[in-house]
Amino acid sequence: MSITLDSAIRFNTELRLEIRTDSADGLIVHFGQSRDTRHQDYFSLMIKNSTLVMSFSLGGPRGGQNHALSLSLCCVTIGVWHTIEAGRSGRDGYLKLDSQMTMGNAPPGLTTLDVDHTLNLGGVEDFDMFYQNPENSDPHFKGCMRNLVVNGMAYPLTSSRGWRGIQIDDCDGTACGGEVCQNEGECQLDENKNGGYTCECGDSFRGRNCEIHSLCEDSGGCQNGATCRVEKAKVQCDCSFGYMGDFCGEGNEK
Ligand SMILES: [Ca+2]
Repeated sequence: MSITLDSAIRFNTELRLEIRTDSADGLIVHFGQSRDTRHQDYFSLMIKNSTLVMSFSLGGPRGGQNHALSLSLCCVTIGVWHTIEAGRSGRDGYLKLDSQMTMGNAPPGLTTLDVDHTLNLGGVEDFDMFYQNPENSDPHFKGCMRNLVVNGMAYPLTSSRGWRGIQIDDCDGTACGGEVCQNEGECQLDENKNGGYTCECGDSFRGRNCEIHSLCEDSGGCQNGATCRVEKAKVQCDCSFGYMGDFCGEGNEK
């Protein structure tokens, strides 16, 4: 799958996404240069033997390490959602995997990432050109991705957004869409349901998208059109105009 970026990534490149992999190896994201094959800038994020690896090169001969940085964090677990943040500003790079973080700098000299504005997600069509990895015969990412943000801009992974089908399961180009079920509800595709999905909510949440706290069911006792919300495990009623009291049961005196 490839996405044409609306964000400028030359000076800063900041990626955030969530993944759930089915394999201990796979290329998550790749930016590269298709025109100039002698001077190869690139930015990549991959899983290698369960380790998350971000690498980028800001120039110099292909394969050279003069202007490159590689950061890694252990470990990515199969079947578990992980939140990844990876990026660079100039030659300063960082990588986050859930609550872990590491940072580093590419050697001085070059500071710009000169790549095509094509974000390859889950694989690159001409893989051999970019990566030599003889022991891994199928290096494409296998699993799910969601909530992709590049330089502060969200790129929803919907089915209309240029699928090329490089082995990314259709978990987030579907009705589930990654952000459908709130409050950590689990989304299940269900053709028989309106909208094509159901949410399996955690203990404390109710509603079609797990958007209602169980304490706020039936308005949580809030009256006269008040909005119910939960604060420190207690119901708070935000009263409509003209009402007051803990449950908004009293009319304001004029
Ligand atoms: Ca460069």
